[in-house]
Amino acid sequence: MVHLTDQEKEAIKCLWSQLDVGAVGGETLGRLMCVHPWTQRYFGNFGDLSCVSAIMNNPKVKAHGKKVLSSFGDAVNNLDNLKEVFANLSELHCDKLHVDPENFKLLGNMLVIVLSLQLGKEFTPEKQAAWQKLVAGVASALSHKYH
Ligand code: HEG
Repeated sequence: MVHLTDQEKEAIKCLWSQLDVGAVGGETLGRLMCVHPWTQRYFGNFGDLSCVSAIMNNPKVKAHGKKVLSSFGDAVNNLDNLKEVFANLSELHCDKLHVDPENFKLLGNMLVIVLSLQLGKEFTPEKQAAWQKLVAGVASALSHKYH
């Protein structure tokens, strides 16, 4: 369980409201597939993933990245009960998609890196700390129903 202070919750919501969910989501999932190529195994029906430019420009990667990051929006709006919010998605990723939950942590770290690239100095240590907790909380909630 992560514990967020009121200040951290505010920092998360404020930053979220500034984000372009499509752009950041696509960049995050694309980089995950480039940096950790074994994550491509789950996306066999996404077409050309043969090199960095193919991955980063792949419309299915962009669309799915947007979907994944939109789902983070549910977390931002329910910071006090992440487990409930992600219960169904946790079951889906475990039972149907068979995604190794370690990948949730990798994706969270990738998101923090993309935020850092996009925001530069504006991504202060305080904001990073808050987001680092959020991505850990989401990864943990998504892993909760694994058995
Ligand atoms: Mg997952 C589907 C959210 C990480 C692989 N993921 C989905 C869907 C959502 C979602 C909302 C659509 C579910 C539906 O259709 O009902 N995913 C989500 C979040 C995170 C995450 C919030 C955050 C850490 N997913 C993730 C990772 C992988 C993965 C790290 C693999 C490395 N997701 C995956 C696959 C699908 C989804 C293979 C099905 C894609 C498809 O064929 O449409």
